[in-house]
Amino acid sequence: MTEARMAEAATRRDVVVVGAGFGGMYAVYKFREMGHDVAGIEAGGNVGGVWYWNRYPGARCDLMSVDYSYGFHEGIQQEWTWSEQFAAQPEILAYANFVADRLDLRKHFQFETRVTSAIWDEHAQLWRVTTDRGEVIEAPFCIMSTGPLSIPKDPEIEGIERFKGQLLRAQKWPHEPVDFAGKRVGVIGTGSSGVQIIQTVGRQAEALYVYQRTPSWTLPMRNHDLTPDYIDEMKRHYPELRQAMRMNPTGGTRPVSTRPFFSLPPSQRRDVMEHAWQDGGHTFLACFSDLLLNQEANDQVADFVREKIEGIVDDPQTAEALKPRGYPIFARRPCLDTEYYETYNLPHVHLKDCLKDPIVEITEKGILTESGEVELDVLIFATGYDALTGALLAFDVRGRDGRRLKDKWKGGPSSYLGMMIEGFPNLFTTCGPNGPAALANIITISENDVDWIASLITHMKEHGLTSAEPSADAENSWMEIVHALAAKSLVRKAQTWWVGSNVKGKPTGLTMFVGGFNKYREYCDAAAATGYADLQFAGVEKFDEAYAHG
Ligand code: N01
Repeated sequence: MTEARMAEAATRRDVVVVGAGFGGMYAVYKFREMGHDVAGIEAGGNVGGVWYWNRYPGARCDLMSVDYSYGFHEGIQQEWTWSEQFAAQPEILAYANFVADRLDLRKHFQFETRVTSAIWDEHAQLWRVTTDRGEVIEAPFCIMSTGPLSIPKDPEIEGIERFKGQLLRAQKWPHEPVDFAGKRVGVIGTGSSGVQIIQTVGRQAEALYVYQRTPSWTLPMRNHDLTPDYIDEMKRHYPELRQAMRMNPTGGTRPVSTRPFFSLPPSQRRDVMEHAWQDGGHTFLACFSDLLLNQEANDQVADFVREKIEGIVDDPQTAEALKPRGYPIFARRPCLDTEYYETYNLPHVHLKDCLKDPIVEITEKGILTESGEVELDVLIFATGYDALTGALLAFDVRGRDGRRLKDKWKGGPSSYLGMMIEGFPNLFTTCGPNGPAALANIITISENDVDWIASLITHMKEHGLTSAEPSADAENSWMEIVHALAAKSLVRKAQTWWVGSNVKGKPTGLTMFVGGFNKYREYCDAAAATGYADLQFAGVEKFDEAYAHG
């Protein structure tokens, strides 16, 4: 279709929001409440984002429920009651649906629809978004709430299509229950998804074979039901809790220590670690200030956790294979588990160490490693995502002068505050690849980002401005901050999705903001306080024409 024909056939809106996860849901609500005509587009059949797709057995959030929930709406906070300290996927999905009902959000979304392109029209000062249903939506503003973890990645192993048993993917789990009783099950992948699947399916299957390449660090979750007293207390103090979350490096309520590891004598350090281990959750991450900055401190904490693994796993060879080595603890996303290591004490659970005995191929019957074939009825991939940039590069995004995002980001993502991209006016990302996306609470970040974008759009409206984009200097300055912090962090030392090394051919490097959510928010606030001095604006005279609905 020519541009003129597309324009003729297009539906006109004020804002397009791509994604109905927690970022997209809040964006739709916020812009609607501001009086804008909003179109939401979502590939899944309903709201919930990653929680809509990830229905695998044992799926659970490893952030506390009090943290992993919206703070922008007092009614929702008071009406919704969490049942557990760490909520399971069905409860989180129920929460997303509750919010969608309570705020009447679903009517703004078109589900089971994928965006195929988003193209900026400089003359008309708007985005033209096309979908796989053949529609074209035009809007001055386009918000990509596509999520850092939404493009599943299969393992790069020969023969996947040959397997005749049941093949399941953690990231696209079937909606109907899967019965593992009497089945021989194989799992490839031991990241957060794999750990949760293994500890759950290991207790249901006749035999479980875990194909582990890189062992993960995993800590006890020690989940429990929330008591009525705790819930009352939480509901009474939500305003203070939300304020504390905004001031916290993780965007959560758990305080983070300012005490460096070596500021304590050895016996006290051990006591602190033991207490953190017994307390469970992410206490460990918060009990010293320099675990991701000081290699020596990191090594000592890693030794402590390796000792714990040895103490739990009966078979010394299996225990040895489960101990992560060669990369800093917490430089790969730490997992929280419930008797994960204990699972390997079950006689029918077998650890296959792919570092010593690599997978050769997937066969019709199962998995062939160098030492032989294991026959399987079910094979599960828990092999992660093309994270951070995958969803944004999955369709054609073209900015000013037809510049493609794929080309701009061929050496890795760069943006301003992880929210705006030079050369791509009025395009916004929430939880973008140069913000604190994977390192802090994604709901806290989403609220921050949507609020920031909303304030900017209000500013533009008040000043009759049709488009905004960061200057090249502003984007470069932000990326210098990101890179300088990354250079000091031990996170860059592990091969993970955090640095892009899990996807063949993807540019690698730590491009996330590792300075903590609180610092990130301060940068965002400071940028707004200057009257958006880092941005270049366009338009005035054609404002009413370009931005007709708001
Ligand atoms: O993915 P991952 P995930 N042969 O990339 C292995 C969030 N999350 O879905 O490291 C053998 O971490 C790969 O091995 P290696 C959370 O942020 C949160 O588990 O490449 N193995 C690795 O072990 C998390 O970080 C929650 O050597 C192969 C695994 O697959 C993020 O999602 C729950 C392989 C992938 O691990 C992603 O976690 C779940 C091969 N050919 C997820 N290819 C909670 O809140 C890949 N692997 C609790």
